[in-house]
Amino acid sequence: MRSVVKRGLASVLGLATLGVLGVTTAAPAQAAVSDCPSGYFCAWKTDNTTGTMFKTSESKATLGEWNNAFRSVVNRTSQIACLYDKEDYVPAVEAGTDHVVGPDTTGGYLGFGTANTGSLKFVGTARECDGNAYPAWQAETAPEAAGFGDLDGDRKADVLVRDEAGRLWFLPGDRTGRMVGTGWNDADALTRHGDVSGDGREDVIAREKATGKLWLHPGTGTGDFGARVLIGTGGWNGMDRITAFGDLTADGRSDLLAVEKTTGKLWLYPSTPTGTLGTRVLLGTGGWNAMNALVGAGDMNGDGHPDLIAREASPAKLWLYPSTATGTLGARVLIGSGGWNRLGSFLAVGDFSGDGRADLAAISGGSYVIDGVPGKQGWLVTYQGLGTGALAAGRNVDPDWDDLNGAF
Ligand SMILES: [Ca+2]
Ligand SMILES: [Ca+2]
Ligand SMILES: [Ca+2]
Ligand SMILES: [Ca+2]
Repeated sequence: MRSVVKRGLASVLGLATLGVLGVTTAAPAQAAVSDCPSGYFCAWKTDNTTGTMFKTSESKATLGEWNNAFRSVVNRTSQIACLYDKEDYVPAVEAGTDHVVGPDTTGGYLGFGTANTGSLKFVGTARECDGNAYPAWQAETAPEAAGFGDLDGDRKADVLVRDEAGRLWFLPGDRTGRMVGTGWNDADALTRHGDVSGDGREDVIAREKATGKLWLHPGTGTGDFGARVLIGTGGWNGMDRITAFGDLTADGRSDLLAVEKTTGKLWLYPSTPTGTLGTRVLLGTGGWNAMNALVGAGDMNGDGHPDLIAREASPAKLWLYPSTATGTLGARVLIGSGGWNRLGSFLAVGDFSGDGRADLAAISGGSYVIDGVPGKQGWLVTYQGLGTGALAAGRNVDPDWDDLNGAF
Protein backbone atom coordinates (compact mmCIF):
# COMPACT_ATOMS: atom_id res chain seq x y z
CA MET A 1 0.00 0.00 0.00
CA ARG A 2 1.43 3.30 -1.06
CA SER A 3 -0.97 5.49 0.86
CA VAL A 4 1.78 7.04 2.98
CA VAL A 5 4.53 7.27 0.44
CA LYS A 6 3.83 10.13 -1.92
CA ARG A 7 5.16 10.30 -5.39
CA GLY A 8 7.80 12.96 -4.99
CA LEU A 9 6.10 16.26 -5.57
CA ALA A 10 2.89 14.38 -6.23
CA SER A 11 3.31 14.55 -9.95
CA VAL A 12 5.65 14.00 -12.77
CA LEU A 13 7.69 17.12 -13.13
CA GLY A 14 8.31 17.68 -16.76
CA LEU A 15 10.91 20.33 -17.05
CA ALA A 16 8.30 22.67 -18.37
CA THR A 17 7.53 23.16 -14.71
CA LEU A 18 10.87 24.81 -14.16
CA GLY A 19 10.56 27.10 -11.19
CA VAL A 20 7.76 25.21 -9.47
CA LEU A 21 10.17 24.26 -6.76
CA GLY A 22 10.84 27.92 -6.17
CA VAL A 23 14.54 27.47 -5.96
CA THR A 24 15.65 27.58 -9.55
CA THR A 25 18.20 30.23 -10.23
CA ALA A 26 17.29 33.08 -12.47
CA ALA A 27 20.24 32.70 -14.79
CA PRO A 28 19.95 29.63 -17.03
CA ALA A 29 23.18 28.23 -18.33
CA GLN A 30 22.01 26.70 -21.57
CA ALA A 31 25.49 25.90 -22.77
CA ALA A 32 26.02 23.54 -19.86
CA VAL A 33 22.56 21.94 -20.20
CA SER A 34 23.31 21.24 -23.82
CA ASP A 35 26.43 19.36 -22.76
CA CYS A 36 24.10 16.64 -21.52
CA PRO A 37 23.83 14.13 -24.37
CA SER A 38 20.50 12.85 -25.59
CA GLY A 39 19.66 9.60 -23.82
CA TYR A 40 21.30 10.66 -20.55
CA PHE A 41 20.30 12.04 -17.21
CA CYS A 42 22.72 14.73 -16.08
CA ALA A 43 23.33 16.57 -12.82
CA TRP A 44 25.50 19.37 -11.53
CA LYS A 45 26.69 20.42 -8.10
CA THR A 46 25.56 23.96 -8.76
CA ASP A 47 22.04 25.39 -8.95
CA ASN A 48 22.56 26.55 -12.54
CA THR A 49 24.05 23.59 -14.43
CA THR A 50 27.60 24.94 -14.37
CA GLY A 51 30.76 23.15 -13.40
CA THR A 52 31.41 19.42 -13.36
CA MET A 53 28.63 17.31 -14.89
CA PHE A 54 27.40 13.87 -13.81
CA LYS A 55 25.76 11.76 -16.48
CA THR A 56 24.18 8.32 -16.64
CA SER A 57 21.93 6.31 -18.91
CA GLU A 58 21.48 3.54 -16.34
CA SER A 59 19.96 3.34 -12.88
CA LYS A 60 22.41 3.95 -10.03
CA ALA A 61 21.87 2.34 -6.62
CA THR A 62 24.70 4.44 -5.21
CA LEU A 63 26.22 7.67 -6.45
CA GLY A 64 29.73 7.64 -4.98
CA GLU A 65 31.21 11.11 -4.95
CA TRP A 66 27.92 12.44 -6.30
CA ASN A 67 26.00 11.28 -3.23
CA ASN A 68 23.93 14.21 -1.95
CA ALA A 69 25.48 16.44 -4.60
CA PHE A 70 22.73 16.92 -7.23
CA ARG A 71 21.60 20.55 -7.19
CA SER A 72 20.45 20.91 -10.77
CA VAL A 73 19.39 18.14 -13.13
CA VAL A 74 18.12 17.49 -16.63
CA ASN A 75 16.55 14.27 -17.87
CA ARG A 76 17.25 13.71 -21.56
CA THR A 77 16.16 10.08 -21.55
CA SER A 78 12.71 8.95 -22.64
CA GLN A 79 12.01 7.48 -19.22
CA ILE A 80 10.97 8.81 -15.84
CA ALA A 81 13.89 9.38 -13.45
CA CYS A 82 13.16 8.71 -9.77
CA LEU A 83 15.56 10.45 -7.40
CA TYR A 84 15.69 8.99 -3.91
CA ASP A 85 17.12 10.56 -0.77
CA LYS A 86 18.60 7.24 0.21
CA GLU A 87 20.79 4.73 -1.55
CA ASP A 88 19.29 1.57 -3.11
CA TYR A 89 16.14 3.27 -4.40
CA VAL A 90 14.42 3.43 -1.03
CA PRO A 91 11.39 5.73 -1.25
CA ALA A 92 11.02 8.30 1.48
CA VAL A 93 8.16 7.78 3.91
CA GLU A 94 7.49 11.49 4.15
CA ALA A 95 5.77 13.28 1.32
CA GLY A 96 7.66 15.55 -0.97
CA THR A 97 11.18 14.42 -0.33
CA ASP A 98 11.79 12.24 -3.36
CA HIS A 99 11.75 13.69 -6.85
CA VAL A 100 10.14 12.41 -9.99
CA VAL A 101 11.74 13.92 -13.08
CA GLY A 102 9.98 13.46 -16.39
CA PRO A 103 11.76 13.53 -19.75
CA ASP A 104 12.88 16.99 -20.77
CA THR A 105 10.94 18.44 -23.65
CA THR A 106 11.87 22.08 -23.34
CA GLY A 107 15.66 22.26 -23.07
CA GLY A 108 15.30 23.45 -19.50
CA TYR A 109 16.49 22.01 -16.24
CA LEU A 110 15.27 21.45 -12.73
CA GLY A 111 17.00 23.08 -9.76
CA PHE A 112 16.95 21.93 -6.16
CA GLY A 113 17.60 24.15 -3.16
CA THR A 114 19.16 21.28 -1.33
CA ALA A 115 21.24 18.36 -2.49
CA ASN A 116 20.03 15.11 -1.02
CA THR A 117 19.91 12.46 -3.73
CA GLY A 118 21.38 9.09 -2.84
CA SER A 119 20.20 6.93 -5.74
CA LEU A 120 18.52 7.21 -9.14
CA LYS A 121 16.26 4.79 -10.99
CA PHE A 122 14.77 4.90 -14.49
CA VAL A 123 11.21 3.63 -14.82
CA GLY A 124 8.38 3.75 -17.33
CA THR A 125 5.82 5.60 -15.23
CA ALA A 126 5.88 7.82 -12.16
CA ARG A 127 3.99 5.20 -10.17
CA GLU A 128 7.02 2.94 -10.30
CA CYS A 129 9.18 5.34 -8.31
CA ASP A 130 7.56 3.99 -5.17
CA GLY A 131 5.33 1.11 -6.18
CA ASN A 132 4.05 -1.06 -8.97
CA ALA A 133 2.96 0.17 -12.38
CA TYR A 134 -0.47 -1.27 -11.55
CA PRO A 135 -2.69 -1.08 -8.45
CA ALA A 136 -3.75 -4.06 -6.37
CA TRP A 137 -7.04 -5.67 -7.41
CA GLN A 138 -8.78 -8.15 -5.12
CA ALA A 139 -11.72 -10.31 -6.17
CA GLU A 140 -13.47 -13.31 -4.66
CA THR A 141 -14.39 -16.40 -6.65
CA ALA A 142 -17.94 -16.18 -7.95
CA PRO A 143 -20.26 -19.19 -7.61
CA GLU A 144 -20.98 -19.18 -11.36
CA ALA A 145 -19.21 -17.96 -14.46
CA ALA A 146 -20.59 -14.55 -15.34
CA GLY A 147 -19.62 -14.61 -19.00
CA PHE A 148 -17.83 -11.28 -18.72
CA GLY A 149 -15.24 -9.54 -16.56
CA ASP A 150 -13.25 -12.76 -16.53
CA LEU A 151 -10.60 -12.95 -19.23
CA ASP A 152 -8.95 -16.09 -17.88
CA GLY A 153 -12.15 -17.97 -17.04
CA ASP A 154 -11.39 -18.74 -13.40
CA ARG A 155 -14.66 -17.20 -12.12
CA LYS A 156 -12.69 -14.38 -10.53
CA ALA A 157 -13.42 -10.90 -11.84
CA ASP A 158 -10.26 -9.52 -13.41
CA VAL A 159 -9.30 -6.01 -14.42
CA LEU A 160 -7.25 -4.50 -17.20
CA VAL A 161 -5.26 -1.39 -16.43
CA ARG A 162 -3.48 0.82 -18.93
CA ASP A 163 -0.58 2.79 -17.53
CA GLU A 164 0.63 6.20 -18.68
CA ALA A 165 3.27 4.58 -20.87
CA GLY A 166 0.59 2.66 -22.80
CA ARG A 167 1.34 -0.74 -21.31
CA LEU A 168 -1.64 -2.99 -20.57
CA TRP A 169 -1.67 -4.93 -17.31
CA PHE A 170 -3.81 -7.94 -16.46
CA LEU A 171 -4.89 -7.99 -12.81
CA PRO A 172 -6.28 -11.45 -12.01
CA GLY A 173 -7.75 -10.51 -8.63
CA ASP A 174 -5.03 -11.66 -6.24
CA ARG A 175 -3.41 -8.21 -5.99
CA THR A 176 -0.76 -9.12 -8.58
CA GLY A 177 -0.41 -7.84 -12.13
CA ARG A 178 1.12 -9.03 -15.38
CA MET A 179 1.95 -7.00 -18.46
CA VAL A 180 -0.01 -8.23 -21.48
CA GLY A 181 0.67 -5.57 -24.08
CA THR A 182 2.36 -2.34 -25.10
CA GLY A 183 1.37 0.50 -27.39
CA TRP A 184 -2.20 0.71 -26.11
CA ASN A 185 -2.12 4.51 -25.92
CA ASP A 186 -3.06 4.45 -29.60
CA ALA A 187 -6.61 3.73 -28.44
CA ASP A 188 -8.92 6.37 -27.01
CA ALA A 189 -11.75 4.00 -26.17
CA LEU A 190 -11.45 0.54 -24.68
CA THR A 191 -14.24 -1.75 -23.61
CA ARG A 192 -14.94 -5.37 -22.86
CA HIS A 193 -17.95 -7.39 -21.85
CA GLY A 194 -17.78 -11.04 -22.76
CA ASP A 195 -17.15 -12.87 -25.99
CA VAL A 196 -17.50 -11.15 -29.33
CA SER A 197 -15.49 -13.51 -31.53
CA GLY A 198 -17.50 -16.62 -30.69
CA ASP A 199 -14.83 -18.79 -29.03
CA GLY A 200 -16.23 -18.37 -25.52
CA ARG A 201 -13.35 -16.23 -24.37
CA GLU A 202 -13.72 -12.59 -23.46
CA ASP A 203 -12.37 -10.01 -25.91
CA VAL A 204 -11.49 -6.32 -25.89
CA ILE A 205 -12.71 -3.73 -28.37
CA ALA A 206 -10.58 -0.64 -28.97
CA ARG A 207 -11.03 2.50 -31.03
CA GLU A 208 -7.87 3.73 -32.72
CA LYS A 209 -7.64 7.43 -32.00
CA ALA A 210 -5.84 8.51 -35.16
CA THR A 211 -8.08 6.67 -37.61
CA GLY A 212 -11.44 6.13 -35.94
CA LYS A 213 -11.10 2.43 -36.72
CA LEU A 214 -12.55 -0.17 -34.39
CA TRP A 215 -10.40 -3.18 -33.54
CA LEU A 216 -11.21 -6.48 -31.87
CA HIS A 217 -8.47 -7.86 -29.64
CA PRO A 218 -9.40 -11.52 -29.21
CA GLY A 219 -8.75 -12.84 -25.72
CA THR A 220 -6.77 -16.07 -25.54
CA GLY A 221 -8.37 -17.13 -22.25
CA THR A 222 -5.29 -16.33 -20.19
CA GLY A 223 -5.40 -12.55 -19.96
CA ASP A 224 -3.34 -12.23 -23.14
CA PHE A 225 -4.60 -11.17 -26.55
CA GLY A 226 -4.15 -12.48 -30.07
CA ALA A 227 -3.54 -10.40 -33.17
CA ARG A 228 -6.11 -7.66 -33.51
CA VAL A 229 -8.86 -7.83 -36.12
CA LEU A 230 -10.47 -4.85 -37.83
CA ILE A 231 -14.21 -4.74 -37.13
CA GLY A 232 -14.95 -1.10 -37.97
CA THR A 233 -13.23 0.53 -40.92
CA GLY A 234 -13.74 4.12 -39.84
CA GLY A 235 -16.12 6.77 -38.60
CA TRP A 236 -16.08 5.57 -35.04
CA ASN A 237 -14.69 8.94 -33.95
CA GLY A 238 -18.20 10.21 -34.50
CA MET A 239 -19.38 7.97 -31.69
CA ASP A 240 -19.22 8.46 -27.96
CA ARG A 241 -19.47 6.08 -24.99
CA ILE A 242 -18.54 2.97 -26.96
CA THR A 243 -19.62 0.25 -24.56
CA ALA A 244 -19.51 -3.51 -24.79
CA PHE A 245 -22.80 -4.39 -23.25
CA GLY A 246 -23.40 -8.09 -23.11
CA ASP A 247 -25.80 -10.15 -25.15
CA LEU A 248 -28.80 -8.03 -25.94
CA THR A 249 -29.83 -9.96 -29.04
CA ALA A 250 -29.85 -13.36 -27.30
CA ASP A 251 -27.52 -15.16 -29.69
CA GLY A 252 -24.83 -15.76 -27.08
CA ARG A 253 -22.49 -13.03 -28.26
CA SER A 254 -21.72 -9.74 -26.61
CA ASP A 255 -23.05 -6.70 -28.45
CA LEU A 256 -21.85 -3.13 -28.61
CA LEU A 257 -23.55 0.15 -27.77
CA ALA A 258 -22.52 3.64 -28.80
CA VAL A 259 -23.96 7.14 -28.76
CA GLU A 260 -23.85 9.18 -31.95
CA LYS A 261 -22.28 12.51 -30.98
CA THR A 262 -24.22 14.74 -33.37
CA THR A 263 -27.68 13.27 -32.72
CA GLY A 264 -27.58 11.81 -29.23
CA LYS A 265 -28.99 8.57 -30.64
CA LEU A 266 -28.13 5.29 -28.92
CA TRP A 267 -27.19 2.53 -31.37
CA LEU A 268 -26.85 -1.19 -30.89
CA TYR A 269 -24.19 -2.97 -32.96
CA PRO A 270 -24.92 -6.70 -32.79
CA SER A 271 -22.04 -9.15 -33.04
CA THR A 272 -22.31 -11.71 -35.83
CA PRO A 273 -21.18 -15.36 -35.96
CA THR A 274 -18.09 -14.30 -37.90
CA GLY A 275 -16.95 -11.94 -35.14
CA THR A 276 -17.84 -8.82 -37.06
CA LEU A 277 -20.50 -6.24 -36.28
CA GLY A 278 -23.86 -6.48 -37.99
CA THR A 279 -26.21 -3.75 -39.14
CA ARG A 280 -26.83 -1.32 -36.35
CA VAL A 281 -30.21 -0.98 -34.68
CA LEU A 282 -31.60 2.18 -33.12
CA LEU A 283 -32.09 1.66 -29.37
CA GLY A 284 -32.63 5.22 -28.21
CA THR A 285 -33.97 7.98 -30.43
CA GLY A 286 -32.16 10.86 -28.73
CA GLY A 287 -31.06 12.52 -25.53
CA TRP A 288 -28.24 10.11 -24.83
CA ASN A 289 -25.69 12.93 -25.00
CA ALA A 290 -27.00 13.90 -21.59
CA MET A 291 -25.33 10.77 -20.25
CA ASN A 292 -21.63 11.07 -19.55
CA ALA A 293 -21.05 7.42 -18.74
CA LEU A 294 -22.50 4.15 -20.00
CA VAL A 295 -21.66 0.95 -18.19
CA GLY A 296 -22.40 -2.58 -19.36
CA ALA A 297 -22.74 -3.80 -15.81
CA GLY A 298 -24.30 -7.21 -16.41
CA ASP A 299 -27.56 -8.48 -14.96
CA MET A 300 -28.03 -6.12 -12.04
CA ASN A 301 -31.69 -6.88 -11.36
CA GLY A 302 -31.49 -10.66 -11.52
CA ASP A 303 -33.89 -11.35 -14.39
CA GLY A 304 -31.30 -13.02 -16.57
CA HIS A 305 -30.86 -10.15 -19.03
CA PRO A 306 -27.89 -7.80 -19.02
CA ASP A 307 -28.60 -4.25 -17.93
CA LEU A 308 -27.19 -0.87 -18.75
CA ILE A 309 -26.17 1.70 -16.16
CA ALA A 310 -26.01 5.29 -17.39
CA ARG A 311 -24.90 8.38 -15.56
CA GLU A 312 -26.80 11.57 -16.30
CA ALA A 313 -24.40 14.52 -16.25
CA SER A 314 -26.61 17.22 -14.78
CA PRO A 315 -28.12 16.76 -12.32
CA ALA A 316 -25.85 13.80 -11.66
CA LYS A 317 -27.97 10.69 -11.44
CA LEU A 318 -27.36 7.03 -11.97
CA TRP A 319 -29.97 5.17 -14.00
CA LEU A 320 -30.50 1.47 -14.59
CA TYR A 321 -31.89 0.53 -18.01
CA PRO A 322 -32.96 -3.11 -17.79
CA SER A 323 -32.79 -4.98 -21.05
CA THR A 324 -35.69 -7.12 -22.17
CA ALA A 325 -36.08 -10.52 -23.80
CA THR A 326 -36.88 -8.79 -27.09
CA GLY A 327 -33.57 -6.94 -27.33
CA THR A 328 -34.78 -3.54 -26.23
CA LEU A 329 -34.25 -1.42 -23.14
CA GLY A 330 -37.10 -1.22 -20.65
CA ALA A 331 -38.20 1.68 -18.46
CA ARG A 332 -35.30 3.14 -16.56
CA VAL A 333 -35.01 3.05 -12.77
CA LEU A 334 -33.18 5.59 -10.64
CA ILE A 335 -30.47 3.81 -8.65
CA GLY A 336 -28.34 6.73 -7.49
CA SER A 337 -28.82 10.44 -6.94
CA GLY A 338 -26.29 13.04 -5.94
CA GLY A 339 -22.53 13.00 -6.06
CA TRP A 340 -22.11 10.55 -8.90
CA ASN A 341 -20.14 13.01 -11.02
CA ARG A 342 -17.41 12.83 -8.42
CA LEU A 343 -16.52 9.46 -9.85
CA GLY A 344 -14.22 9.53 -12.85
CA SER A 345 -14.83 6.16 -14.48
CA PHE A 346 -16.59 2.88 -13.87
CA LEU A 347 -15.47 -0.72 -13.85
CA ALA A 348 -17.99 -3.38 -14.81
CA VAL A 349 -16.37 -6.75 -14.20
CA GLY A 350 -19.28 -8.63 -12.68
CA ASP A 351 -19.45 -10.33 -9.32
CA PHE A 352 -16.19 -9.51 -7.59
CA SER A 353 -17.66 -9.90 -4.10
CA GLY A 354 -18.40 -13.59 -4.73
CA ASP A 355 -22.08 -13.65 -3.73
CA GLY A 356 -23.44 -14.40 -7.19
CA ARG A 357 -24.68 -10.87 -7.89
CA ALA A 358 -23.06 -8.45 -10.30
CA ASP A 359 -21.29 -5.55 -8.63
CA LEU A 360 -20.03 -2.15 -9.78
CA ALA A 361 -16.75 -0.38 -9.09
CA ALA A 362 -15.54 3.12 -9.85
CA ILE A 363 -12.40 5.21 -9.77
CA SER A 364 -12.89 8.54 -8.04
CA GLY A 365 -12.28 11.89 -9.68
CA GLY A 366 -10.71 15.04 -8.26
CA SER A 367 -13.88 16.27 -6.54
CA TYR A 368 -14.45 13.06 -4.61
CA VAL A 369 -14.88 13.56 -0.88
CA ILE A 370 -13.84 11.22 1.91
CA ASP A 371 -14.61 12.13 5.54
CA GLY A 372 -15.40 15.66 4.47
CA VAL A 373 -12.10 16.10 2.65
CA PRO A 374 -12.35 16.76 -1.11
CA GLY A 375 -9.72 16.05 -3.73
CA LYS A 376 -9.61 12.29 -3.15
CA GLN A 377 -8.80 11.33 -6.72
CA GLY A 378 -7.79 7.84 -7.76
CA TRP A 379 -9.61 5.81 -5.12
CA LEU A 380 -11.13 2.48 -6.01
CA VAL A 381 -14.74 2.66 -4.77
CA THR A 382 -16.81 -0.53 -4.80
CA TYR A 383 -20.58 -0.88 -4.86
CA GLN A 384 -21.99 -4.32 -4.19
CA GLY A 385 -24.96 -5.22 -6.32
CA LEU A 386 -28.00 -6.29 -4.30
CA GLY A 387 -29.53 -8.35 -7.09
CA THR A 388 -32.54 -6.03 -7.34
CA GLY A 389 -30.88 -3.42 -9.53
CA ALA A 390 -29.97 -1.38 -6.45
CA LEU A 391 -26.46 -0.86 -5.14
CA ALA A 392 -25.15 -1.02 -1.60
CA ALA A 393 -23.37 2.07 -0.28
CA GLY A 394 -19.96 2.69 -1.79
CA ARG A 395 -16.86 1.52 -0.01
CA ASN A 396 -13.56 3.40 -0.36
CA VAL A 397 -11.17 0.53 -0.90
CA ASP A 398 -7.79 1.79 -2.05
CA PRO A 399 -6.21 5.16 -2.97
CA ASP A 400 -3.70 3.65 -5.36
CA TRP A 401 -5.74 3.83 -8.59
CA ASP A 402 -4.28 7.19 -9.59
CA ASP A 403 -1.79 8.13 -12.30
CA LEU A 404 -3.12 5.51 -14.70
CA ASN A 405 -4.53 5.81 -18.19
CA GLY A 406 -7.67 3.80 -17.66
CA ALA A 407 -8.99 0.69 -15.95
CA PHE A 408 -11.71 -1.51 -17.42
CA1 LIG B 1 -10.56 -14.16 -13.94
CA1 LIG C 1 -13.58 -14.27 -27.89
CA1 LIG D 1 -31.41 -7.68 -16.04
CA1 LIG E 1 -21.52 -9.49 -5.94
